[in-house]
Amino acid sequence: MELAAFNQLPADRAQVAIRHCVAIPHWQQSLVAVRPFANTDALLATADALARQWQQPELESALSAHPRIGERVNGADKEASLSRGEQTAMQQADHALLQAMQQGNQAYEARFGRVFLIRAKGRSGEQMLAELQRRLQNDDQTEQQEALDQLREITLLRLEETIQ
Ligand code: 2AL
Repeated sequence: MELAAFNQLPADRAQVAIRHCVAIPHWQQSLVAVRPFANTDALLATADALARQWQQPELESALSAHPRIGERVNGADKEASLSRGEQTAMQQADHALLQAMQQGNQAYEARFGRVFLIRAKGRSGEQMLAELQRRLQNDDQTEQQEALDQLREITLLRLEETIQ
């Protein structure tokens, strides 16, 4: 969608246009409320500033829309197709890598009580596995911040693709 069109939509429809970026309704509403944006840099800067306010509740809310790394994303909805695109590297993963990722995901969920989240776009499967293993050593606070940073990166990439 063109930025000019996004600027002009009624608020409810503008929110629908960006809701696949992240499952945090108040972030969607806040971004829509500060329209119009002069250019996409201004849009992304505001989106980034709003996303830097996220804490634990936002992380929990958003994770519902993010399938595990390496898991087949079957859905026909927009989030599922975005995830498939972001995780293309895992489609070339061999059995050993998929198995290691699955074990890592289980260890992460047992340790932190939520799904391992990472910006997949631009990373190979090996890089994501290495990050998973590194982050397993984090304390709770450090890991929450890393996960929130990754969520913000995924959200901004999705927004960049949504509005030009
Ligand atoms: C994802 C996803 O679906 N896209 C992405 O960049 N990361 N999932 C995840 N668990 O990190």
